[in-house]
Amino acid sequence: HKVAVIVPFRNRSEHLNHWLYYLHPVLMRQQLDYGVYVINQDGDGAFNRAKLMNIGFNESLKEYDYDCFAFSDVDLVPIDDRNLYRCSDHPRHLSVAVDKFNYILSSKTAFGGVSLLTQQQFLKVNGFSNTFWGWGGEDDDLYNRIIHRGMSITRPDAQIAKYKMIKHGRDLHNEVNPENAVKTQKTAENIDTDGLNSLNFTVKEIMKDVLYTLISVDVRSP
Ligand code: UDH
Ligand code: MN
Repeated sequence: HKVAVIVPFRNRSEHLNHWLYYLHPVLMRQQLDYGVYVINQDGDGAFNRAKLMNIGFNESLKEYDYDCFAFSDVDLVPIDDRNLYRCSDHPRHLSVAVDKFNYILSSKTAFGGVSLLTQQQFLKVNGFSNTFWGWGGEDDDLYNRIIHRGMSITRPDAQIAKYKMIKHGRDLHNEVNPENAVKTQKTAENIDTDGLNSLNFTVKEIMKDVLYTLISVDVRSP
């Protein structure tokens, strides 16, 4: 399994240090051939988690022939080694039971937090939408894309897929955007023209650490 772990990031260094400390041993014990890509949004425009994921997909493939992509928030730490960071026949949602939500899945269609898709699966849905600025909706839109393209999702058992979310408040410039919820109703209209095939960004800096590659990007916030 050649897995690229893509982490959307801005101004969460403390979280990143914790995440790296806990995740590397887990991923190593799972015997994966993996690389970690931290995609840092440059500047202080509205945050765009989904676009950073698309960028991570593109940039990681320039380095290695990854066949599986694990899209993970920087604050989610799995607490059970059996929760495998491996792709399967269907897009897979890993962060099923998170302590912050009392270890209860919010809905059957939840797909945020940590999710895995093969290269083929991700290409089939044209990646994430690039147009979800601020907090909310991009994960639901990706779920809609998966269903729209005739796939379904799988999850590990809730007993195994347990996570701790590092405690945090709401970040600056990532406020809830009410337009995002509206947009999740329009996935079918947007999927063909908004995604990997319309991705534009500028790489500002690439920093290779032993533990991860940090790619700073200008996402062209409106
Ligand atoms: N992220 C950053 N920097 C930011 C914003 C987001 O790195 O400024 C990344 C990070 O990987 C984070 C992810 O985007 O884990 C998702 O953002 P989030 O952790 O803020 O989202 P979450 O679903 O909900 O955890 C945020 C609600 C916070 C309310 C807290 C009140 N108790
Ligand atoms: Mn969080």
